Amino acid sequence: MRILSGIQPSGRLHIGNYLGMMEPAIRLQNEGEAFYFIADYHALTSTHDPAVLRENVRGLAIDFLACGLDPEKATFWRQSDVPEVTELTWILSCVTPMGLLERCVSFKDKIAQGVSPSHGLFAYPVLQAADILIFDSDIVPVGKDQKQHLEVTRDIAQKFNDRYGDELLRIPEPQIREETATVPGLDGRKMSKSYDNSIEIFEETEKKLRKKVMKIVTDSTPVEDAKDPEGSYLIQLYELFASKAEVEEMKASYRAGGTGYGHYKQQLFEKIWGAFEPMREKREALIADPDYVEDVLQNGAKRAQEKAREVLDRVRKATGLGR
Ligand code: AQP
Repeated sequence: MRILSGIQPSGRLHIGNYLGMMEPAIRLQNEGEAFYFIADYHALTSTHDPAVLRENVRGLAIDFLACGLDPEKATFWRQSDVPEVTELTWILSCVTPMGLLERCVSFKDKIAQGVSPSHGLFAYPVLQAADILIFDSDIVPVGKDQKQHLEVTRDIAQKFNDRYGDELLRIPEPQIREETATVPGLDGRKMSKSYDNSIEIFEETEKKLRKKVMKIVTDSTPVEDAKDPEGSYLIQLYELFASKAEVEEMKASYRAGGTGYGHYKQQLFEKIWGAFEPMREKREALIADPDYVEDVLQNGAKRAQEKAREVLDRVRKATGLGR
């Protein structure tokens, strides 16, 4: 079983990225042939400063390794070190109907946010399809926001196979965990860098993290009154880190009244800080050893490139490209 997933180096990692993609990816590295990459070609759609892009790639590599990605088990590389994927993107573009891309919600969402769209932003589901299909991937662990893009990938693979030959491209399956499908942000919408509602996994100090958690939007029920646990983002976030019994205790305390939201936020803060505490030390060691991190990415790129060439050669032959 080949597992593939990618993540954009577009800023600091948040709890949504971690629970939606990184944590499942790290777990799955023990269950199959894992391929994980830093999607720097994708980040070009939004990051236009070369120094920032480089720094984000470096930071993401460090954070993923600190969280438990094991380069002995998983192949881990920088997307642009395997440029074969851009050739496959072009080939797939030629079987991709415009309508398929026009229907993509995440593109429409970016437009609604006022982003002036480039062709890259519009076409990025095709690059994503190439990322997945070039490794004959079976399973793609992602958050729910990527579900539609995975369907696009499957459609593109099917169209390619219909045109050039059955089973030329392997049709992948998304793997979306119910509990962490959409991690809510401070305001209850999907946690997302572009909504400015994120809680970062490696906030620099406890004070900064506490300040962030205190910003979670709650209603204005007075301290002494009973509170409704249903639909509380605070509880939804607490559920991701606390045991069942602890969640039940918080819910009961909500219903009983007499406790302010600040108290519950403090409990949540402690859980989040504690969850990432063991990774901080490893992260510091990785920050101090940039050569090791670069070696991991280079070695990963070599392995990834070998696999990518196999599929690309098959595709080139089938389409009539080359000799
Ligand atoms: N809130 C979330 N809940 C669950 N999963 C999430 N993911 C992102 N946000 C959530 C998952 O993280 C993986 C990496 O996604 P990405 O590289 O596309 O990161 P992103 O989309 O850049 O994260 P943002 O913050 O949502 O960025 P913007 O605002 O730029 O779109 C994916 O598997 C994704 O599902």
